[in-house]
Amino acid sequence: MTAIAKPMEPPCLGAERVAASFHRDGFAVLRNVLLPEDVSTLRAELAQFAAVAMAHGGHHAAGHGGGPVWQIVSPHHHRPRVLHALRQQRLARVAAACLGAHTLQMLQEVLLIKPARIGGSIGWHQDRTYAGYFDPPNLLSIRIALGAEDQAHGGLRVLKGSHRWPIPHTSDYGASELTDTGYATACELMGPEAVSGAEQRVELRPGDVSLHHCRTLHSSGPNRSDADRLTVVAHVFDPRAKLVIDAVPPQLRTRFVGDGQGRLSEAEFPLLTE
Ligand SMILES: O=C(O)CCC(=O)C(=O)O
Repeated sequence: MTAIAKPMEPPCLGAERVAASFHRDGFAVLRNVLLPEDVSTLRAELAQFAAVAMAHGGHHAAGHGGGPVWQIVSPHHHRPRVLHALRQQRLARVAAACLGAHTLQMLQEVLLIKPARIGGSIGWHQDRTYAGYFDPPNLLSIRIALGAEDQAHGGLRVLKGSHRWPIPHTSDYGASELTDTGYATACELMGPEAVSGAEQRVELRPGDVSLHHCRTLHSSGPNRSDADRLTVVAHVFDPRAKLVIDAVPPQLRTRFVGDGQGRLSEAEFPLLTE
C-alpha cells in the first residue's frame, strides 16, 4: 500500500534536519514556504503568462499518457516573481543544505501545467539528463506548488531512498516524455516488492515546496480535479560542480554559456542564494 509522506512542520524545519531526511529519503517537503497572498499573485501571473505562451506555441509536451501535460521553459525571464519565490531565504537555505552547498545556482526552471480534468501522467524517471553533465552530479529539483497537489490533482509520487539505489545511467534517460527505464531496472535490482513498498505520495498544499534528489525515482498521476495544476519546477546545483561540456550533446552546447572552465555564467544561470 502507498504511504503518505510525513510533512516537515516547523519548528523541526532546521536546514540541517531537513538535509538529514533528504539524504536518507531522497526527498523532503517544506510547508508554507510562500504566503497565501504570494501564492495567489504568482499563480495568477503565471496562469496569464501560460495562456499567452501557449497561444504562441511556447510550450512543450511532457506527459506520459492519459492526457496533456505542458511545460513552459524559463518563465523567470518574463516573470521575475518566479526567481523571487525561489530565492525565499528559507527555501534557498534548506535546498543548499540538502546539497551540502553554501550557494545554489539554477540550471533551468519550468512551469509545469496539468490541465483540469484532462491532465495526464508523468512516468517514473530520474532527473539525470542534466545531472550527467556535472561533476560531481550534485543536483536537486525544487517544486513549488501553486495549488493543491494531492493525488486527485495529479500530485507527485516518489520512491523513498531510490537515490541510493545503484541504477546505472542509461542512454534513454531524460526522454522528452519524462519517463525512462529506471523503474524497470530498480525492480530487477531491488525486487518489485521493495520498489512498490518504497512508493510515497508527496501531498502539497498551495505554497508548499518539495525537494527531490536528481537520482530519486518519481512520477505523477493524472489531474482529475476541477483545477489546473500549476507547479514551478527548478533544477539547481552546487556552483562548485563543474559542467563537463563533452558530456553535453553537441546540439545543446550553445545553451551552456560559461567561463570555459566548467563554471556556468551567473547571468544566464542565476544564483539563488547570496
Ligand atoms: O510535478 C510533477 O508532476 C513531476 C515533476 C517532475 O517530473 C520533475 O520534477 O522532474
